Amino acid sequence: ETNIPIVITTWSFTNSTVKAWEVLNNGGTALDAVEQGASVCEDQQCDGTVGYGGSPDENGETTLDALIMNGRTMNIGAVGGLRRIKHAISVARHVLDHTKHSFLVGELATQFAVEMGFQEESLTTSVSKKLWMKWHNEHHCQPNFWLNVSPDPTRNCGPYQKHEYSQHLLKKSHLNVDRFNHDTIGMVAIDQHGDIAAGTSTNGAKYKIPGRIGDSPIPGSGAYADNDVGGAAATGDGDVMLRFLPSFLTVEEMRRGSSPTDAAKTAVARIASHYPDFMGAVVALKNDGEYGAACHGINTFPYVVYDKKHSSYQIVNVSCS
Ligand code: SD4
Repeated sequence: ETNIPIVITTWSFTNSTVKAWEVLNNGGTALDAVEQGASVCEDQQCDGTVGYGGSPDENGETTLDALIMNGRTMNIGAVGGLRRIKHAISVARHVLDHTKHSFLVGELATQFAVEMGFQEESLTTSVSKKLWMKWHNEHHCQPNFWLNVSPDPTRNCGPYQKHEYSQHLLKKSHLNVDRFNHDTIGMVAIDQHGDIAAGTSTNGAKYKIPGRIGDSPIPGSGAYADNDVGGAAATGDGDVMLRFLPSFLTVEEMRRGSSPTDAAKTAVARIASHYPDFMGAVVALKNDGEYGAACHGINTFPYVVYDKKHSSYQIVNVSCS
């Protein structure tokens, strides 16, 4: 007996998973399940790392990255650095459904969203403002956007000092401290017709240099789906992960016969062999309903599954390498 339909979600984002399951259980498509599921996290600001009011960049602004992929048509929609629009994954869905393009970025992605009827609103909240203020007080080379003053004139703020965040990224210890800076929602779903979709939504990395895009909106990196095989989604240190296309590799390993767990392990191990200090995880779902995950750089990684065999969601805790 099959466990399809099924949805799996990175981290413990249960509300999103329940929403996606309701869509699937009502006969909805995998694409709708992923979009509506991730939208819940965008509304609820899951962990402060999805949606508005989290991860302010160097200028204090929150911008969003999202991807949705249709595993039947091998078509995607993605947005990067989306400004002033709350539902990034729905904008990505509009790119998928209503354009010949795949990926729109920045202010011009916002323009597209507005033309499609999305409401423009500030993504800054008192929480993201406070986060930014605290960080700013420790990094005096940043212009103070909120107080409308220039960088501290007593310091010599050259281009490298200005972007202290990227300097910090070079230090291992900083990555260790900042582990849970990164909790993107990634989802993979199979609907009653056997169609597979995958997607992600995130506000990226805290204090990023404006313009920085992580792994999440990049097809094959943040997520990937192919009806012939299955799907995968990733989360973690996006600056490193996007160099390895871990979601694509996971799907390709399953295509060659690996189990979802082994496929995800291969993708994670590939990154770890070059960057032993990276933090990240991959969830994988095969088109027969088998699922698994692998992770690196933290003790355990939780993900959520909701399938036809169970009457509720299950949280699975994976021990990481
Ligand atoms: C990023 N990968 O922008 C995102 C953050 C996150 O899991 O967790 N991703 O780097």
